[in-house]
Amino acid sequence: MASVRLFLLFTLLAALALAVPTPTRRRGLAKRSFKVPRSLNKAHPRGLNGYDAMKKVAFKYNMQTLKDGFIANKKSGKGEAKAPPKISASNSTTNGTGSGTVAAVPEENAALFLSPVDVGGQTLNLDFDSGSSDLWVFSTELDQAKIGQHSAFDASKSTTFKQMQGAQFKISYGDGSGAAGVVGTDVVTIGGVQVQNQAIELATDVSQSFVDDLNTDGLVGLAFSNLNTVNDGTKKTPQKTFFDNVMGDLDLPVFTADLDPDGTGVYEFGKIDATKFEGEMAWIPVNATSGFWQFPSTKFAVGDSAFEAFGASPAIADTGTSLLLVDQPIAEAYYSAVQGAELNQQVGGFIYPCNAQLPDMSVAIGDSYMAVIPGNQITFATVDQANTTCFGGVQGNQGAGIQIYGDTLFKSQFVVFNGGNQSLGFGAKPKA
Ligand SMILES: *[C@@H]1O[C@H](CO)[C@@H](O)[C@H](O)[C@H]1NC(C)=O
Ligand SMILES: *[C@@H]1O[C@H](CO)[C@@H](O)[C@H](O)[C@H]1NC(C)=O
Ligand SMILES: *[C@@H]1O[C@H](CO)[C@@H](O)[C@H](O)[C@H]1NC(C)=O
Ligand SMILES: *[C@@H]1O[C@H](CO)[C@@H](O)[C@H](O)[C@H]1NC(C)=O
Ligand SMILES: CC(=O)N[C@H]1CO[C@H](CO)[C@@H](O)[C@@H]1O
Repeated sequence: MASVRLFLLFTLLAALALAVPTPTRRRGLAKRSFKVPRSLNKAHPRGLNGYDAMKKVAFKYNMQTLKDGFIANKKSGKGEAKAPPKISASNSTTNGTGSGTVAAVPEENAALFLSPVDVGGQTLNLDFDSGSSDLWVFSTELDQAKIGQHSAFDASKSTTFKQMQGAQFKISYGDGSGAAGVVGTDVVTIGGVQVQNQAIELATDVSQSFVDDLNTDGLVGLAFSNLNTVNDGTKKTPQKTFFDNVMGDLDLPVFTADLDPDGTGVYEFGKIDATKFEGEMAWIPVNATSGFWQFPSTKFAVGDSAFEAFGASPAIADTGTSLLLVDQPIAEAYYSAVQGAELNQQVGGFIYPCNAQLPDMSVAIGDSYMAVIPGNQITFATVDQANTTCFGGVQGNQGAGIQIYGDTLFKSQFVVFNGGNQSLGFGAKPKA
């Protein structure tokens, strides 16, 4: 009997692969920590190119991009902004006649990264996003055509799902893209740790950009719970994020992002692995009023040349964004130090010859810490089949009023998100 149990335990552990629960005592009795892998979806036919990456972050933050037709919509009210033009596949998937700078084929780059999440016994690949606070999933209530090759959650097959009467959610990105649907609770298991009554949001409608994004079956929002969009039809009834729900059961009230240069890596909850960074960890208080992991960032350096940008926009740490978006003049300052760099309207950002020498880029995290991104980690993707032109992982925010620090930064930094005292910890990762 005992050996059968052991066998089952080992099978279970094998199935959980990298998800390592420690220790395996019951919740509430012992504090704990656990790891979740972040891996590349190899089944995806093509990665994210520079233009897609800019489009994605522009959608998310309701931001203007350079591409014709992406309307400056920051100032217009929600839903009033003009929808962007449909970008036909030919814009981004052929050789790009004319300027020759439109991405041709899937290039090696940091596409979207997924982590397995169990919702009511069904495994979905979700994007862990410190820039939003909804846990929403593709559901079988969506049109089959919209589901396509996504895994969709089937509430009728979960014995633990409970509908939350009258509750709904709508994530809107101002340009009309977004997701909406109904809400329930279910048992959500991440890395072997369960939350019994986690609010999960079942999409009954998603915009085309999510349909096209075959990588993601949904998101796990890891920003502060006040950003959660659940409502009862008349007023906001924000639900707690997964992190908020497990925080009290963790050894430390933290999760950490440890991303490799290829964008894969590990999220760890409850523990700070001191072997993953060099030197002392720098702690920076965050301003959580907006719901984001937000901090001041007003000092920069391009190579050895440091400067202060008074009045620079506040920055947020966003694991759901591929690029690092700084205020436009700062991006300009960086690329003025790169031979042959230009701001290209068609691709929607700064590009340069792939053989250019790239200086390091440093950005301040709060008052006391400068995060250094090595020059050899700046490139996000190539933009042509011959791999002669490259798209930078550092880009301008088009005056959006917020600087968005995504994967370009996380690849060189081990980052701790501390929900206990609302701070971020930064440590330089050992050079690859
Ligand atoms: C793309 O470029 C390749 C190689 O230069 C060429 O063979 C092919 O016809 C081009 N395709 C299009 C759609 O222009
Ligand atoms: C937050 O907690 C960390 C870890 O315990 C501590 O080192 C740091 O000083 C605290 N930061 C702030 C801003 O309180
Ligand atoms: C915190 O952020 C809010 C919203 O972005 C802003 O209005 C406020 O001034 C900030 N507080 C501090 C102390 O910077
Ligand atoms: C361009 O880079 C990709 C990805 O690294 C590679 O598969 C391809 O062979 C390269 N093309 C050329 C012409 O070097
Ligand atoms: C820059 C570019 O090639 N834009 C084209 C993208 O595709 C649409 C629809 O096919 C065209 O109208 C644009 O001219």
